[in-house]
Amino acid sequence: MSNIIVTPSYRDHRGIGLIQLNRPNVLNALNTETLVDIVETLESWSDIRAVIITGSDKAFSAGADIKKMAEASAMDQLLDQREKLWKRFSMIRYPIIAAVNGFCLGGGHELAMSCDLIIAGDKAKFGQPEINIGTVPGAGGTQRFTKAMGKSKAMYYALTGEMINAAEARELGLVAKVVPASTLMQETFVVAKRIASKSPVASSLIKESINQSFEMSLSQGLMLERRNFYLTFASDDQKEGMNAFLEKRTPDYKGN
Ligand code: DAK
Repeated sequence: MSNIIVTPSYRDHRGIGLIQLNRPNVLNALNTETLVDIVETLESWSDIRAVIITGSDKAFSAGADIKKMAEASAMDQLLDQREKLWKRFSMIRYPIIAAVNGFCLGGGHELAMSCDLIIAGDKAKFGQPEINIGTVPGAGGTQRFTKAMGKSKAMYYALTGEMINAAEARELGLVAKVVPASTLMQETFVVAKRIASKSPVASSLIKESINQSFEMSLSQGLMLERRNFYLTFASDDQKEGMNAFLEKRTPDYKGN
């Protein structure tokens, strides 16, 4: 059985790629092979405008594969290629949406937080439970968690390992939208379709500017934002968008 199920341009949703984690026996635990499959798939797509990553009704992902990790040495961990894979994931230019039902824990939660936005079913449960198994988050849990919700809450959840329900996750700013669990994919496609109808040039520059806001001072971030604004004027999409507005028609973006 393959680790992921890949559907480019799912059904009639042109330009939207779907990746579904497919390790049901271990609640979609992430081993290195699964990360390789995800990253290589994302890198192989060129005509995609938005991607949805999802799991099953029971679990988006319960984190890194504990069976694989239990006997690993520090050197095994250091030499594993996962670190590079997470970096490659962060270099993907088009928007990636995590559609989360069920458990979204540890490395699974870090994968969801590494996506550009999270849409959650109302039964979803998030958390960094590494403390329960004698270790610590290793793929951004302490960092992205803290940036999303501030120090005190991040400390609370990372130190207790307590799970966060969907409503709390929305209040904390971890997720963009909570929808009924049974309509998660339908609702996520509505959002993905809306994103896919916009200029891919503009959406990749917005993605870059917002993600860089975590790395830069305000003045550096504002400078990057202005440069990206100017850069859109080198694209046909900017001309198309503004002319379509003036001509009172729907724009047809080509992505260049
Ligand atoms: N790994 C392997 N197997 C897992 C798993 C996991 N993370 N989570 C669940 N499973 C397996 C269970 O062992 C069980 O297998 P069988 O016994 O049926 O063979 C099956 O999935 C169903 O699980 P449960 O029977 O436990 O189901 P429940 O509904 O009772 O409980 C649960 C669901 C999600 C609460 C529970 O399974 C659980 O607590 N799972 C572990 C969650 C966890 O601790 N996650 C954090 C793992 S550490 C890094 C990158 C990433 C990471 C670190 C470094 N670098 C780049 C450096 C990430 C680390 C982690 O994520």
